[in-house]
Amino acid sequence: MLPPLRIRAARVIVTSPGRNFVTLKIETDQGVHGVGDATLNGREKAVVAYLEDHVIPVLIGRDARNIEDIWQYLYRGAYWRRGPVTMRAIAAVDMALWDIKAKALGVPLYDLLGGASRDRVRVYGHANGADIAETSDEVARYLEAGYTAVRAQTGVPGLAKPYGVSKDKDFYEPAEASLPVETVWSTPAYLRQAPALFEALRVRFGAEPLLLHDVHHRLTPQEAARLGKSLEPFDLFWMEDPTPAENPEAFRLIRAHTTTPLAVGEVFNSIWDAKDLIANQLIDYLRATVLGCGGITHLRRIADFASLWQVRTGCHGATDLSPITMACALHFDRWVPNFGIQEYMRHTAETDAVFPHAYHFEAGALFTGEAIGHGADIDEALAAKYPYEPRQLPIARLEDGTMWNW
Ligand code: KDG
Ligand code: MG
Repeated sequence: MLPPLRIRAARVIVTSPGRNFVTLKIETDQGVHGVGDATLNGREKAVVAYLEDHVIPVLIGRDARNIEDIWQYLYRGAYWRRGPVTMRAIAAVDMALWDIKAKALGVPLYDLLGGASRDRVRVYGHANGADIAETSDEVARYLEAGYTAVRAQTGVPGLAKPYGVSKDKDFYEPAEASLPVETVWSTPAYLRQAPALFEALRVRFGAEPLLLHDVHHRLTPQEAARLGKSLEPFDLFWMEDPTPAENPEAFRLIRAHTTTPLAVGEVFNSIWDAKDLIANQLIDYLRATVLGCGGITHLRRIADFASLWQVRTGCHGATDLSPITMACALHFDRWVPNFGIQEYMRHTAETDAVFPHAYHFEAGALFTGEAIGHGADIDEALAAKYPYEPRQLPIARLEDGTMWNW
């Protein structure tokens, strides 16, 4: 039997090696420590306060082996359930506890979750360009680098900053200023451009590469239905976040008009956000993450529920999720029976140095490595060299100034 692992200390580390990350480190009496990611892009300090003021004090002295009980304690015990701040704080604790337990047992995390269902995790990369030709060249670059699945986003004539397009092709980072940058959005211009992009990509690259696209909540259900229909000839792997999913009923209209597969859920924080979309078969892929949805303990529950309706996973993996989340996601992906695909936006060399990790990329896939625990950690001395920088995500307005969904 594993002896008790009493939590001796826990602390929050904020670092900004190019972008902000919030990390929770939990130490036990037995000398085993674990780390979890608590980053909430543009709202980092809210999670820091939640952890420091309300979570860490109740963790001290608890037995880190009891991951489920601690999860329930933090979820039910707060009385105020769910929400991105609460669920990211719980996720950070949960990641650290799974890390500790797997290390204490001397096994990689996927082993503790139920073992490997696959030896590698297929990922999709992000290609973007100012126009269709540039995006197409970027897709070519990803395919040459071994990717078999690529998300493609392109500039829209007349729009200065559409979603997903950046000057720095490798390290897209939308939270670029201390106050939100204002961008302008035109749905008609976008609806003309998106099908033209995918037509050009299929002409150039043929049927084989998996192509994905993120609408980033910009359309109404009817517009999304139209787009899904117009993309059908180009056989997308998925169309992501076509409309905000606060009202799951909205997806009935989209579903009624198109067979383009739908992926939703990067902003979800619990099973309750996803339940109706899944049980009514309104989506095909779930973008919920370890970080956003209360950690491995809760994401595992959501994935099992989704499997009943053959909904597969497609974990969010943007750069605002630290390498600790990526490590946990990869162990989860390696185990989860209804795996679909994993998003992979590469971190900068500075971020990778602050968060040493066991996973690596090869031939279009990420490999967990065989390190014990989840295999990621934080170099605290290096982290201290990158102090917090206030940054917020942009906002979007329609051309007449009306506030829209970024
Ligand atoms: O912080 C916001 C990003 O995580 C988000 O814009 C990225 O939509 C995204 C994606 O699909 O990676
Ligand atoms: Mg997205």
